[in-house]
Amino acid sequence: MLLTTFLLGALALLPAARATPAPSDYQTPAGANPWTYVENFDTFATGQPLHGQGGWTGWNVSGETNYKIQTYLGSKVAEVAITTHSTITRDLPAPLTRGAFKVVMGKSTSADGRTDVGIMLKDSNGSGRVYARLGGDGHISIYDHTIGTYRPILRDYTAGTLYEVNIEFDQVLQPNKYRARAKAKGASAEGPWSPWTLVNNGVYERLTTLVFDTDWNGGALDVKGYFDFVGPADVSLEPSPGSPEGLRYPLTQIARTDFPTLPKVNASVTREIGTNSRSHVRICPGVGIAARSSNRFPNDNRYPAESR
Ligand SMILES: [Ca+2]
Repeated sequence: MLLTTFLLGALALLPAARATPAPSDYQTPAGANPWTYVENFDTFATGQPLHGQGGWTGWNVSGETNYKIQTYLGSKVAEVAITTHSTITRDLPAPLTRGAFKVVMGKSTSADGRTDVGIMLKDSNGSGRVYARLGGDGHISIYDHTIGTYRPILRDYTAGTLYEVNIEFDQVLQPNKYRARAKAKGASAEGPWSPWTLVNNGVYERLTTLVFDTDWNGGALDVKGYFDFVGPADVSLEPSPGSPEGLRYPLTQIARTDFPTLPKVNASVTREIGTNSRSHVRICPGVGIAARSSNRFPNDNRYPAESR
């Protein structure tokens, strides 16, 4: 309560000052910025290769021919026959240094030990950074450069089910890191966010390319992967907003050290709250902001006398 009172008072006195949100508070400002990329494949030609439609370009023979537009579980998707390592890519409308996207992925097998279906963002020098996959190990995972392998974000996914994988990255607040969560498509509850995780190779630059990626580790398997997005209201690849103004964060989690250096002025505000209490906020010369809430009942010790 004291911290909340302190922060409320401080922000009321300094409306122009912007505190940097603590990294753990970051939330993508959904809807606060125009979407520049929406892709649900619903206008694409069914049965035709994805290669050549909507700016998508396959890599190697299978990338050009194995990705086809099909209807699956009620929506047009990019379906890929996983027969070898193949990718298909699309340039983003603009390089990204901060943003979020939510993609739908599925696979016809789960713990087959041999095939992966993944989504990746490549940066401007062609290196894959952000990467999430439905792995042959049966888990939905992201690549964690710190541990040098994959970190599960949803264990034991089910074959033939579509999953929404939500990824956020922010080079300003979380340099060279990203985080992700996953849930079954249409599930009401979101999965828990992963920790902020170091991107592949540890060096992050502007993200320019979206990649659907599959891998195959041998064996006679007839495995298919599926890619889609959720819908215009949710589908997003978001350019850098350019400033943290659109971010939302809980007031009570702003660290006191995030406040700017205060001017050497002396000012105070006292506000009556109801008939029994009042709050008092003061800027102290060269010291900081002090806040005090007091209660007119002398035996009520709910509030300390003062805090700085
Ligand atoms: Ca679709």
